[in-house]
Amino acid sequence: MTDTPRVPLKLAEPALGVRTHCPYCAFQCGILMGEDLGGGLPRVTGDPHFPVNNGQLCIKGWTSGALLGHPQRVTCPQLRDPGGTWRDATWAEAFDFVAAKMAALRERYGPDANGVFGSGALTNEKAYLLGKFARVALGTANIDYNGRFCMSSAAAAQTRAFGIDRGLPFPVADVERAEVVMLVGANTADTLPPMMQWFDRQKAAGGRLVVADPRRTATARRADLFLQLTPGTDLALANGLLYVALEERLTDERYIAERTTGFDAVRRAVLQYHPAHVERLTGVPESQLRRAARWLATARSAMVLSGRGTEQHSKGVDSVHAWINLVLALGKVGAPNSGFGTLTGQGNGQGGREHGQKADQLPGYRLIEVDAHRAAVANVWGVEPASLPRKGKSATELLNALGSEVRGLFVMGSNVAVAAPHAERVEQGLKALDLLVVCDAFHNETSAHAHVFLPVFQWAEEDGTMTNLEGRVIRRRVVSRPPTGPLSDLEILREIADRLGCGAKFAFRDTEAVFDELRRATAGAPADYSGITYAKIDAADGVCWPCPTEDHPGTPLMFTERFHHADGRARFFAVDHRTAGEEPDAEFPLFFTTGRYKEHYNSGAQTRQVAKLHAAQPVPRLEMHPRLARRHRVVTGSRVTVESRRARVEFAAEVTADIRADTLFAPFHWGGRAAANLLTSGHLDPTSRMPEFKLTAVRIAGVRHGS
Ligand SMILES: Nc1nc2c(c(=O)[nH]1)N[C@H]1C(S)=C(S)[C@@H](COP(=O)(O)OP(=O)(O)OC[C@H]3O[C@@H](n4cnc5c(=O)[nH]c(N)nc54)[C@H](O)[C@@H]3O)O[C@H]1N2
Ligand SMILES: Nc1nc2c(c(=O)[nH]1)N[C@H]1C(S)=C(S)[C@@H](COP(=O)(O)OP(=O)(O)OC[C@H]3O[C@@H](n4cnc5c(=O)[nH]c(N)nc54)[C@H](O)[C@@H]3O)O[C@H]1N2
Ligand code: SF4
Ligand SMILES: [Mo]
Repeated sequence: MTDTPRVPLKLAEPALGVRTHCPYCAFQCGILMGEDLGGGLPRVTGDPHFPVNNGQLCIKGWTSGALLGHPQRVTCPQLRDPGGTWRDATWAEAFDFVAAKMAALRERYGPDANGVFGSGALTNEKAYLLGKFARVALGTANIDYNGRFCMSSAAAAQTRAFGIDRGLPFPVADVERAEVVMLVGANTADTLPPMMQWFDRQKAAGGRLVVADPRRTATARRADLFLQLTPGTDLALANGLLYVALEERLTDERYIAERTTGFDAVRRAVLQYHPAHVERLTGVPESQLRRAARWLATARSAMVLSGRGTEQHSKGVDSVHAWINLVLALGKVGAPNSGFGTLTGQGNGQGGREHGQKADQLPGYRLIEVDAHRAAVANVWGVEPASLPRKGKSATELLNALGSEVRGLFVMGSNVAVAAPHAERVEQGLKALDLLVVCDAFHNETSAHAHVFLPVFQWAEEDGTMTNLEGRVIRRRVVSRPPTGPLSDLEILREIADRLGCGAKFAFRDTEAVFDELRRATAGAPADYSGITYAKIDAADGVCWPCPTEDHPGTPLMFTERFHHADGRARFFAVDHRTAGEEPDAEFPLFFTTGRYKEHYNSGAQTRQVAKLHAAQPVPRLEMHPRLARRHRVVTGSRVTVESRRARVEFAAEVTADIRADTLFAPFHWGGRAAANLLTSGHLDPTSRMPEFKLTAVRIAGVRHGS
């Protein structure tokens, strides 16, 4: 232990009618939190002046206040007794225990035996400090986070194509003025509901919406053209659209020559994607393919927006490349109200992937294997560059190593037992650990295997910054006084680091001081936050990175003049359709795909606790086409057992003509025996290491009637 002075992190006073942001998704809707209107909970309303949601919220946002005073909230640190039951502990006892265990594991097995699992739910300050904690206090290479399950395929493709990865390189408001918008594998009506106002305005202005999804979702129902593709065939679809554009001479040859490189290989590759062939691969009729291609290619402004449906595949990166190739070839990236964008998912899914909680990354989107990047960050941290670990294991690989190479795991902001693929293997790994520490406000399926539970403040009780899906850095503000007991994540990191002998590097006066160090650590980096200050964020409705100096206004719109490669040009990548990690066959003849309900968030750890949301969606349902249902004598409400190569799960059936007849769908918001991820496979994209959440080969192994 060092004798670093124990200055408690300064907490701002809660205030009334404060502008802050919803705790959940990347839309980061502006909310106003006001005085308790009864029931002991703060009132939450949409902020009419925040220009992204314009006062609208979804049902998760409206009910988010319920989490704050929730009876199930944990307020005292807990240690697991040898008998397996939890007992309350003091913070000093919990910190001493965690630090001693981590030090012992490091001593016995080496520094990489301690793993860290972070989250896109964490503020920029937390994500930054967690990365520093792993590399400096623990000295481990093994830190990764749940954004690997979320944004990694789009991030890899955008970085390779554009030289930088910002989900939307333009403001959400540009959607309104786009003549054609194509949504691929995104169900925004359920996953970003207030986004629909922008599509409504776009359509009112005469624009067209195209949606590609294996299910006729609430979003697809709003489309002018719906392409009900076979799961796992986005790449073939995008190549087919480019084929049509080339055949009909609708590509922008001047833009291709002036602003890009690599098109010749793409031109050759897409020659194999005649629409008749693409129809066989994707199930999308040639006439629809041609119509979509003409709409996109002849519009003055057009954008393609991708979601997890395109990206969560073992060919996720190549699929995103195929969409980027199309939009580049049409000369639409960096053109007004046009471009390619990916819809970031988690609240801080954007900032969370920039500040060093990813196995191969350092703050500012620097790379841990690049010497100049190591030196820049080591300098800010006051450590030797050589002392920084190298690249560690990606999320799924880290979870696969639990109990073998990785003996201790520190989890901040993820419920891996529900959210990771091949859940049974994850559970075995968690059980085999010598030390599992979970920092959370609630117990969940992951903490069920923990040795230590450290209760934390929730969003409305702490300050910090989040970066929304447009790259806009905004402020989360203190609105509500935390109960006695929990601590902030930042303070937890500091206390453990202190006991590991480097408290001085984690002793910050307040959250803003952490942000100021983050700014220095990102100066000159791709995701440059150095010119962003809390005061500047307050003065506007946020500041978009890159923002290299304090007098720089930020960058809402990117790529108008140049891309972020040294030569200023975007890169094409020739990509070919390939089969998934497992495709349906005689034994497992159906596709199984997964996704979300409007009422629940991710692993459901938070939303299953909210009475209104639970009442609206109490259980997962298996969507099944009437033709398939008839063959198996299934009606809505029948109990259907779905089997993959890994497990069997029984769901209640929902018979609906909105899904393809060869595909089953279930949400992944539940754990235990109802976990969709018991079925999913461990196949990963070779570049992004993204799991194949959207395609599993399954069969129907049994049907029961009644409950
Ligand atoms: N209500 C709610 N909102 C959320 C979240 C939540 O859990 N609940 N989570 C947030 C997060 S972290 C994220 S990442 C986003 C995710 O937002 P989305 O990407 O919109 O969500 P998903 O439901 O995972 O997947 C979208 C669609 O992909 C389709 N799909 C499946 N397979 C394929 C395929 O092979 N190709 C194509 N083109 N489509 C396919 C599914 O049918 C589904 O409708 O939502 C964010 N917002
Ligand atoms: N089959 C299938 N699986 C999927 C997906 C899919 O589409 N299909 N989607 C994947 C995607 S896109 C994602 S993003 C993941 C998400 O899945 P998870 O990684 O499990 O994320 P959440 O359910 O949001 O869990 C977050 C946990 O963090 C806690 N938390 C929230 N904020 C904080 C904080 O500030 N500090 C601390 N200490 N804790 C906090 C919450 O209480 C909750 O327990 O799931 C992935 N898994
Ligand atoms: S759309 Fe996202 S940010 Fe907005 S209220 Fe719903 S969950 Fe919150
Ligand atoms: Mo996500």
